[in-house]
Amino acid sequence: MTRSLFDEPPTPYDAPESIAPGAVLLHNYACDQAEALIQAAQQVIAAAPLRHLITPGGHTMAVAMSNCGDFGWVSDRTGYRYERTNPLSGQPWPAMPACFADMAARAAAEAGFEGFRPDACLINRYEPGARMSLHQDRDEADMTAPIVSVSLGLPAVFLFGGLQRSDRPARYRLAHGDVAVWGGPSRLAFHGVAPLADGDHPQLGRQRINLTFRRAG
Ligand code: MD3
Ligand code: FE
Repeated sequence: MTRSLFDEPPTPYDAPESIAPGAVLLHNYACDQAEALIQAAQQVIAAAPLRHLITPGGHTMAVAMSNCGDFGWVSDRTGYRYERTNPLSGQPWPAMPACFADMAARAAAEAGFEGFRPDACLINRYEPGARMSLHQDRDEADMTAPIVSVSLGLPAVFLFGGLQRSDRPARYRLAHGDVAVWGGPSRLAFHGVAPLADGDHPQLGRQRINLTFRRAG
């Protein structure tokens, strides 16, 4: 197809930035789809409202969460796990929007993980001050599959450590439209998010939304 002078040029995205074996940042990769992703996320949240889960230790998480897809990640006093239904409603989680699954599969392939078909998407909502402490993602059944994350709204400082909790984490800025893929030797790296700085994002206002796509079942 030929593009005329009057068509919108596609937003260019930067070359993949490799930060560790199996870990790739695709800055601006989702900028073109951000509006569609936000709309789809809002529909999921309307059907399965965001809420602050309780950790097994009895603390309330600073980040509010929801899920879509065949499985959703949940936490309560008994532990962390994936569930087919929303504990709040007893209903299955909303289906994963096609634009979510497409974005995750294309980004994974771009990072060298062909054939990624996520069956779970965790939606994280950060308000100013909210953080996520260093942890590993180890509740998924398939550790050979990567995790793909899409950042929307206010920028965050992402902390990327090593395979030991005591490894001092490196810091990366994740902005609106940035996508990251974590697999292979980085799949079990410790990671977290520094307290969100206040700001006002043109599309999302005073919040950051992060979508993480997983192969959980
Ligand atoms: C590195 N979320 O939901 S996404 C999480 O920004 C989570 O909301 C953060 O950590 C957020 O579990 C970070 C980026 C991410 C996700 C999974 C990883 C980085 C990862 C798994 C291994 C290593
Ligand atoms: Fe995580």
